[in-house]
Amino acid sequence: MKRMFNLILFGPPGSGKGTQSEKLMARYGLKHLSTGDLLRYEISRQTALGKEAQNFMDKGQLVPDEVVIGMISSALDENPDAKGFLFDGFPRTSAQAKALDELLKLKKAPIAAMLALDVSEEELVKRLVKRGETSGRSDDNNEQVIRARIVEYHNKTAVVADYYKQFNKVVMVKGEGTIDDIFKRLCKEIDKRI
Ligand code: B4P
Repeated sequence: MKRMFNLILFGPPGSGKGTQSEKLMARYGLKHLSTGDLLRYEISRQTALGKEAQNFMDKGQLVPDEVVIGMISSALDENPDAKGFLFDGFPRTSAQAKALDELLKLKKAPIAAMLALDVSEEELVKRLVKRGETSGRSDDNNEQVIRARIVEYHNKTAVVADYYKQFNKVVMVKGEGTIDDIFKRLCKEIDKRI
């Protein structure tokens, strides 16, 4: 059997992770695991986990690590035959990164690379405000909450890249331009490693 191929798509809110993940999973057949999508699904069903998460998400704050790590651990167990995972929006803290390493150690399938989308702050805010006009997402329809998410990113999430840098796994990719151009840049980096 071929070894599992696991990737992290990284970047601040609005950097294009969700958008590019759709295209990447279609091209490479990886199982897409977006903690944002998993949390929104829990909220839509009004589960206990969803209700807890919503309190944090509405303020632009990160959901507690143990909640998100538990969710990812279950998702990994539910997909024993996946040929690889594309992690989108996870890990978002150092504790999540360490937990992911432990989980993947059990599967003998480490992270191959972290692709980090680089986008200016003004472009991020512009994209999210625009998405807020139609998405119905409560964390997108208020510029103050959008800015709070970006602050959370700088305070808690940016360090996750440093964690993977020590293992030489971080690849910076320009995240501005057309969606297709960014997709081509990502594919070029993946094709070198897959
Ligand atoms: P996420 O769902 O991960 O939300 P996001 O970071 O805003 O989205 P994403 O990055 O996927 O959006 P995209 O750029 O594709 O998280 C939401 C919340 O959930 C977090 O704030 C947190 O509270 C919680 N959460 C999630 N994971 C967590 C974790 N691990 N730990 C703790 N809490 C967690 O798209 C943005 C917009 O840009 C779209 O409208 C898109 O059309 C547009 N766009 C994309 N590419 C473009 C381009 N090239 N040009 C122009 N527009 C573009």
